[in-house]
Amino acid sequence: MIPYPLKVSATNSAFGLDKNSIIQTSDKDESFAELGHFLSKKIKAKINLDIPVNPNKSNRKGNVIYINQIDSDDLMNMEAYQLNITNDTVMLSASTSEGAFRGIQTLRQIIPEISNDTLSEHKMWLIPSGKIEDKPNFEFRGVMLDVARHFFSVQDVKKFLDVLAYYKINVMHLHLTDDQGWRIEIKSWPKLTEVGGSTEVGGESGGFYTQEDYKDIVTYAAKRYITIIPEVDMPGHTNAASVAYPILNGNGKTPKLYTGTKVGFSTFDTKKDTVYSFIDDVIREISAITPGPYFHIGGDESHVTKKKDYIYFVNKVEKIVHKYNKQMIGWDEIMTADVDSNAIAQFWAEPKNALAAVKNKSKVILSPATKAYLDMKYDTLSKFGLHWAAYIPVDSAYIWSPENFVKGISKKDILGIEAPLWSETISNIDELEYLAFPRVIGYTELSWSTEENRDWKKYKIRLANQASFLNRMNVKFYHSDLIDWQEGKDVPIKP
Ligand code: TNX
Repeated sequence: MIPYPLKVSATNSAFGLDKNSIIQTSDKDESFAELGHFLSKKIKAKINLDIPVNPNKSNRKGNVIYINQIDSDDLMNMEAYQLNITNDTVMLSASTSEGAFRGIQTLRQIIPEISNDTLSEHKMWLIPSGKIEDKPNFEFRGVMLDVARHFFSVQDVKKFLDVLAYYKINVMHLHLTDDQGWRIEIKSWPKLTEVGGSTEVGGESGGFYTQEDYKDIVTYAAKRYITIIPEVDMPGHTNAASVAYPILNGNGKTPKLYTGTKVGFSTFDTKKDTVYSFIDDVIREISAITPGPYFHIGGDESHVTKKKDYIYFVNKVEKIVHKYNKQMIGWDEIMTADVDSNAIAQFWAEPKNALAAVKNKSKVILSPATKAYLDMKYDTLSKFGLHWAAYIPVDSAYIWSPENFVKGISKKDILGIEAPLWSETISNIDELEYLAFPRVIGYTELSWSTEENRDWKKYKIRLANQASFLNRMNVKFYHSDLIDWQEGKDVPIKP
């Protein structure tokens, strides 16, 4: 199981899942029936069994998987769940559908993996009996995808979300704008996408999400209990917007479409009213189609914005974010401005900015580039990726402690972890998966599991057993030779 649950106790017996088994869901909450169908579909995909959900009484013959809504003190956390597995019953209990969804992922993982060669002869799948009590160590467990440097289709994003949901990721941050591209339709400023979305790094044709596309992603993610966070990066990283509307530009040059990979050369004009009415329109339109509580304003690497202009800018934009009832997130540099304590700092580079956040009583999201950047190469042989922060092999990505990473920042200050995938060097889903997998799987354990439950030696065995799932999902993961991948084999499950 990855991420490893809080408490696991085995009782040395097993539940037999076979063609007579059924799923029975709580009738107290309508969304539980939908979860039952989700589980049934995943069982079908994994072992080719049809398990009915809430069948008529006369059709009940076999063992039952219950998905049960209960209110109990043990299940106070929104994402908490318990699994009680006996010979004839799997009892999954949660107080919310979100908790039940997380528990379903654990259950999916403990159905034994049978290789395709022997699948058709297989009659019964033995799920080890025992009890699992589980809840997350951090409430925010995220991944960022940069769709600005290279554009990724709705279909690519959905495939990524499907795999991430299996490992209990609950946030996807979309980096929607940068110097090389503007990727989200803004109806009141149509040239942003017509012009600003027309290219990408390397000069290919780029692309963008219509608002309907974006809503489609948001809905798909919500069905997997994943919150989408939109980012519009500003006042730097804004060349594409300024090409579309030169009135926004503040770097004194005539902006041209940019397909290189340098950073830090662009800025909005922080003194013009038009810039703020533009930002108001952008935040209003995006917030209206974003049910999640957050809006990310970027704020990184504004190297050609004067310090006092940067501070003035961030403070003005913060008010606009609040006007549309969103909580502001920014890269750690925003803590050099005078922001509200509900602003969240995403620590990537400067510990002193992260410490300023704590002083400001703001929460911190940990994305240290040396440990959590999915776009760093694994080693010198990596086909894709950058290495300005570090080489990050699979072990190094896992072996660090979020709770102790920055001196002066403790667990109570940390909202969670996010692993950003910048896309300067990747342009399709296979390349995305090469950088993201398997490292992202380790970040799910670093953010969900407690420090006592994290151990590289044990983790790498559990990771090796993920190969069958990743292959079934057609994920082109990086076959790090630090891992003894168990591919195409029957994998007996030990809890
Ligand atoms: C730094 S991380 C950036 C990005 C780049 C990335 C490449 C951050 C807030 N800014 O603009 O894409 O490095 O690793």
